Amino acid sequence: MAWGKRADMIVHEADPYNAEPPRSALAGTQVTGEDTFYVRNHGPVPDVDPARWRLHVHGRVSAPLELSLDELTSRFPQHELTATLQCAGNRRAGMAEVAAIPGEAHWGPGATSTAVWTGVRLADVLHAAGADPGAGHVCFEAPDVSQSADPPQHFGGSIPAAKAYADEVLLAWQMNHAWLPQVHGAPVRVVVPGYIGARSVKWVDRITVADHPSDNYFQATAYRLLPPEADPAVATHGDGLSLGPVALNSDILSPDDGAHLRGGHTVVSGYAFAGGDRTVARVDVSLDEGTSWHQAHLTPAADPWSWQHWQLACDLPPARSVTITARAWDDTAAAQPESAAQLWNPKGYVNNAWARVTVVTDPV
Ligand SMILES: Nc1nc2c(c(=O)[nH]1)N[C@H]1C(S)=C(S)[C@@H](COP(=O)(O)O)O[C@H]1N2
Ligand SMILES: [Mo]
Repeated sequence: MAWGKRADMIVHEADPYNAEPPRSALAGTQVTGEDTFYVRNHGPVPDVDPARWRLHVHGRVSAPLELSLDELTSRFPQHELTATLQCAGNRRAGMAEVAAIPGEAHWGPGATSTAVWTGVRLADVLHAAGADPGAGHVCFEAPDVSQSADPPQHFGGSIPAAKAYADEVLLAWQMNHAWLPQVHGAPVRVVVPGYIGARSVKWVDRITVADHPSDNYFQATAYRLLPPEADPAVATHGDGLSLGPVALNSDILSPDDGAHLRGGHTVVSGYAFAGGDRTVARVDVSLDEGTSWHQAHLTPAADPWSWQHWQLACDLPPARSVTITARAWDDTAAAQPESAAQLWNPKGYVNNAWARVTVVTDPV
């Protein structure tokens, strides 16, 4: 199987490899296995020799660094956390049902996964480099070259300094207590919990402390939320809203959309995730398209930066097509919006509309 992934991955593109697990593969597991974790690549996967890899830290620093893997892993204290990554294109398929989204893959609800990450704090490396605390942004760059960028260029991005110095932001070389797989960024990737996946730059080899956000295509032009009437073909640097913290979202993982069920007693389950420093407060499930709601049981989060799974036992009526709807609320009492139609944007980012699956139940 490609890149050690399970046989039932939904492959959106073989090369560069882009794939998500089916709903059922994410159901019920807090930590996603390496063979199941989604993969999002904008260019060919680089094969970086860990012995020759160096991390350059420069820009607004008083002591630029060039760290080998040995130095990075031995010079700084190690930290471990469980964090969910979520692509800004997660659930784009639901938005593409509203109106076409040319040139972007129709990701389902599986462009999100959770792993245990081990590494060092970005903040510790920035301090060692004597980073100017007044510089507002920390930029990352990787060796992979994306032909889908305009012009083609290395993948990169940035985060505001306030996030870069936060305890949870890691330079990680382990995923689920094993060496980071090549396709997930070996030898070292950035992990920015609570931010869109694009900021967790894989194969990172360059960190620049700067006054401004990165001018890399994937920060300045892509991963920005354009208004519905905008033409992405002419969008340029700085158009639209820059995406950082992940919006509150949830989806149903079981039963599967289109499933044929016996009916009667059924357990509905799924995930919910609130990015930034918000947490999921409640998940509601409806069997009548939002007229009435039942509160699901929320499994406590393994870690503040991890998604939460939820379950609801319910009775499905026989011999019917039943739409199951779910919506999450966060601790600011914000809820997911009702429909993707209200959210549609030309690149199909941040579909966090109510989750819906339709199942058919057998006659009694
Ligand atoms: N160097 C590099 N880093 C990258 C990307 C990439 O194409 N190149 N894709 C980003 C995007 S858009 C996402 S959603 C996450 C996905 O991480 P994963 O492939 O480990 O799941 O990686 C991010 N880091
Ligand atoms: Mo992404």
